[in-house]
Amino acid sequence: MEPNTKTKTEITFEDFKTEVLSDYKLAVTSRECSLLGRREVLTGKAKFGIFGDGKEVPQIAWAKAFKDGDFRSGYYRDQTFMMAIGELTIEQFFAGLYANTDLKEEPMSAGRQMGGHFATHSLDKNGNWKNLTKQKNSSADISPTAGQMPRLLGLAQASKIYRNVKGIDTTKFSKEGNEVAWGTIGNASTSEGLFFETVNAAGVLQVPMIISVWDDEYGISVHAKHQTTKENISEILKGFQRDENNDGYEIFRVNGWNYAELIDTYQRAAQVARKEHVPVMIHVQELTQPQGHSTSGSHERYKDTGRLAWEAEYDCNAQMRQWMIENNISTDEELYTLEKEIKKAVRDGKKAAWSTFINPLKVEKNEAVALLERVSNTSSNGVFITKLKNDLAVIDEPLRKDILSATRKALRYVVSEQSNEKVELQHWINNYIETIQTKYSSYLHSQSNKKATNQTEVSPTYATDAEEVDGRVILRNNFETIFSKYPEALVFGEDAGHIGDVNQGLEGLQEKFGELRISDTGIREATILGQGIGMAMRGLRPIAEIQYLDYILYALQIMSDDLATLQYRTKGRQKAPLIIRTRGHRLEGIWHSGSQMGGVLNLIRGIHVLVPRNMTKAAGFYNTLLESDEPALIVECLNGYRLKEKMPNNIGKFKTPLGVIETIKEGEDITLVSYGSTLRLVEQAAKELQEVGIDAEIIDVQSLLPFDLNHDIVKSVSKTNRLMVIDEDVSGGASAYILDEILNKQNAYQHLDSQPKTLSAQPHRPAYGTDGDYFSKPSVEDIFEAVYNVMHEANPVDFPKLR
Ligand SMILES: Cc1ncc(C[n+]2csc(CCOP(=O)(O)OP(=O)(O)O)c2C)c(N)n1
Ligand SMILES: [Mg+2]
Repeated sequence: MEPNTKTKTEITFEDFKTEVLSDYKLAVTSRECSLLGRREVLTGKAKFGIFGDGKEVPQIAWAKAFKDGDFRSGYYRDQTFMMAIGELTIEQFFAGLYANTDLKEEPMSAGRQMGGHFATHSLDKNGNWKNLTKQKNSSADISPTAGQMPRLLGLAQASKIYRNVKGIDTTKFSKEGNEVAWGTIGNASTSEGLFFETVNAAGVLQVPMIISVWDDEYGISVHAKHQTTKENISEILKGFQRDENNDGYEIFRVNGWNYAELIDTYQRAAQVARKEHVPVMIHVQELTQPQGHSTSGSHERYKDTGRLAWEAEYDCNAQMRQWMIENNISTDEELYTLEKEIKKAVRDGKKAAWSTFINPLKVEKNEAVALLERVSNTSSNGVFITKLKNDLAVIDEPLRKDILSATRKALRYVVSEQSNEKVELQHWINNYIETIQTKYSSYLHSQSNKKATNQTEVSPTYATDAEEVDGRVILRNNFETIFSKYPEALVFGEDAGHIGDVNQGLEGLQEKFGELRISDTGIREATILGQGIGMAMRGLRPIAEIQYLDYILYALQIMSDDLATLQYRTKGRQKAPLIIRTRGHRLEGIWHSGSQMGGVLNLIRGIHVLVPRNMTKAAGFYNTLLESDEPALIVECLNGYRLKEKMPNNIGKFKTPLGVIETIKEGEDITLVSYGSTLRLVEQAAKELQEVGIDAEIIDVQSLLPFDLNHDIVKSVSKTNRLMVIDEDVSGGASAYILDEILNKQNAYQHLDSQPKTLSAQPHRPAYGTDGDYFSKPSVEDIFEAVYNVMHEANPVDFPKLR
């Protein structure tokens, strides 16, 4: 279905006719998919549908300008484009609707994303990069509107880095930075902050990014008058237009039903962006939504008859058809015949996709029915099992839920019986769950041999006369080694460039490695993250710096929705091994507390979360991560940059392992678990506890996600029989997570002689100043008394009541 990429200026009228006819064929094929797709939802074969009808023709024009190596970052309307670049067949379109879990049939996400969320494969089945310059690439879509924008910025910036930074092996990623990153967004979604943040950042960075706005005047039912000032996005963005004196954008406006103008516009846009690395905006106006927004509602509810009549007339496929007839490219009869053929082809494709989806399920169902039959024949509860079997047998189009529900219920009827059939049923259910569960749960993290947890520890080593230096010097020297060793590594953030970050961890590195690799950014955390995601998706090794942990909230949505889900939502076919660097812990004040780990932990499963207690540990984590292929967040201790640490003599080489705890003080009476800056308070409290005869063991978690993979904490608890988790976050936050890991995953409850405790902060945000901190977060005295009270409860004679 790939269109001929020659333009009409180079070809004969006959060739031109053929190309236009093939484009029209694609437009109608895509439309038929949308129409039949909606029917599949309404008849219950699929759960939800959101389609690209009304946006076909501009996407065909776009595909002609899209070259190998280019990237798309778009949204759910782009099915025609995906078909046009040869990355979506009719069968695959329907496989997506049905949620087929086989990646071969449903290459977008193996059924994990609802239909209309597109992706290509950047990785082979072993997690290795494919040659991205030899294929047309689509980054995997996400549903939150405008969420595709930050990543788009990074995809575009990668071309700039590849064009201008020397020494990087570009073989699989770039041809002299000639790749364009193409974004699409609906008109209403341009109201989102992420859109404006991205537009501004790309104008500043001057990157080859082309944003198409598909403007159909609506966002579900809400008209442009509620969405956009002057109801016109390109009108209000006019100030971004470049001129002789200032860099900026090229802005185009074109009607979405005008095939010839669309082709011309997209060619011109591509030329500017590809050659000059100038961002471009194409405002595609007068688009329609023939079936309304999605299968969840009908647009007749909110569009008046005038609008509906206009939409029928200006439907881009209808306009293209009329234009073809007027220009003698085809006749009404010819097109009618073609349209009939297409209808049949789409129907056949849909049927084939359904058979491919349902047949394996039928086989699984038949297996279960046969087994239930055997179990019922040998059980005294046979009648009940027969009922379950019969109810399953009559389901013509079974789902796995039906199959498992019936078999698992049947098992309850034979729980106290002894038979081979019962054992067979048990095994069958266990095997079935084991095989099927991975279809829904694999690839939250990399499964390649470069995954972070495969990296082994290399300890820092020290000369006998090792110097004691400020912690930040160790970090800085380590970064210097990193940027020398990995030409594809780069760091960017607020104040990260010229002054080498607010704590001087990057001091002097911009002079050495240049402004492209060590760079300042605007104050715009979400797009800093997006730069990182996009560049990591194109083979670079970005370190995105978020100045303080509190401000990560601005980027948290993108981390959560995009970065954390990337491996999962592509079933391991895309990755963004981005390192997010920030600093926090034990700060003071409502917006400078650096403590909100629980929120972070719960929202970014899929990204590793590392909390080194000093800068040597932090440097070791950077070294580990650069050897791996996974994203991670590293929270450095803000109050640790000026604390003295011994300078290792293997800078750049030592590696802190993920998911490994460290026991920093051994003890017999109670296990104290904490992380980050709070550990220093715990250590002080432990010294004071020792003076009253309480011998505490202290464990530094170091790595919250993944958590203590060797289950070493339970070994400590089995010795001390008491446990306290100390955390500066609110109760129910990181401490609750840690306690759950230790009690439930490591089964520490078996070893406890006292109630397991958490000691956390007040539920409000921390107040400012030393006393604000003292009365908001656990203090040394709080820790002392909490531990003492545990001992008092166990042994009131030796530890009488304190207060
Ligand atoms: C952040 C976010 N808010 C709300 C939604 C629900 N939603 C899905 S599509 C949509 C309207 C989008 O309209 P527009 O951007 O014009 O795109 P169109 O569907 O019209 O092509 C809304 C509100 C969402 N997916 N994400
Ligand atoms: Mg819209």
